[in-house]
Amino acid sequence: MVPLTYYRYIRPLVHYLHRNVWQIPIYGLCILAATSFWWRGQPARQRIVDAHPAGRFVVVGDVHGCSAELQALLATVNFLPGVDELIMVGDLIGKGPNPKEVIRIVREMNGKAIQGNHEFNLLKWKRRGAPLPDPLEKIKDAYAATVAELDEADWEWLASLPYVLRLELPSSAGTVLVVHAGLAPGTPLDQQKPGVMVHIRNIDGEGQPTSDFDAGTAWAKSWNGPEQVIFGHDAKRGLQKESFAVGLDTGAVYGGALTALVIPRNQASPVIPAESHAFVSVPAKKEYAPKDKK
Ligand SMILES: [Mn+2]
Repeated sequence: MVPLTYYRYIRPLVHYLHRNVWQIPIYGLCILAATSFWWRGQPARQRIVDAHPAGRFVVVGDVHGCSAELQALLATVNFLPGVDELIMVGDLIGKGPNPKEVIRIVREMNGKAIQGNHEFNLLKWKRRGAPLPDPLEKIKDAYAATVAELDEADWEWLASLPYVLRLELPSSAGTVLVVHAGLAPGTPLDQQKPGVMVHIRNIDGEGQPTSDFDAGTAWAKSWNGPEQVIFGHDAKRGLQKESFAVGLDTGAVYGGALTALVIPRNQASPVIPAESHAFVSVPAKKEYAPKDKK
């Protein structure tokens, strides 16, 4: 016996489609257009930046709106716009004083950046009103102020940021990946999850990535390459120099320092583990956010 739903729904639908078969390619085109429109809105997962033959890579740690410190750092390394390449490890904004000014400086220098957890969460919050993760509830007011301060061009730029940059070094020095928080060891790059890349701190007892400081060990200690990785996000540990990974977050927004790794032109060997002279730091002018609110 044929179920009633067949007569009620399926048969009329089949008849309808049969009578209007010429419409099917139109539906197809609509679906295709909608999909490509949606896809265009997704941030590129990975972007490649070639070494500028004339200049250096200046890779800057978490700025969090500390525009005065960013200006001071660029002056200290004698940054040459158009010659040197400015690379930001993410968390340009969030918590600190001048988000709009930081974006303005980076864009003026034609800098490249990736999304940190603050860009990631702010974009989600602004786009879909997604609830903020628990620890960020405390800084909701600062987020609301940031949303009010930035204009559409700023948001478009933030939304265009990828999660990973690949710096191509000259000759035999290989490539360096730049990611905000880190990578899950053992997972191919194209299968790394954005949520992990912007939040990871440790590898827990079961070998899973976690943002928890206290579970397991620092991910960078378990990272055995072969890619070298530069990251930020972990102000609690500060400067990290592991065999294949360098952590640059020295807590500028908490009154610490803003740090850059400077990779000179004609870099002929892997940049990590980096020589100490490759790091340049400027002290924060004040404590902009209390330290316990990491
Ligand atoms: Mn972060």
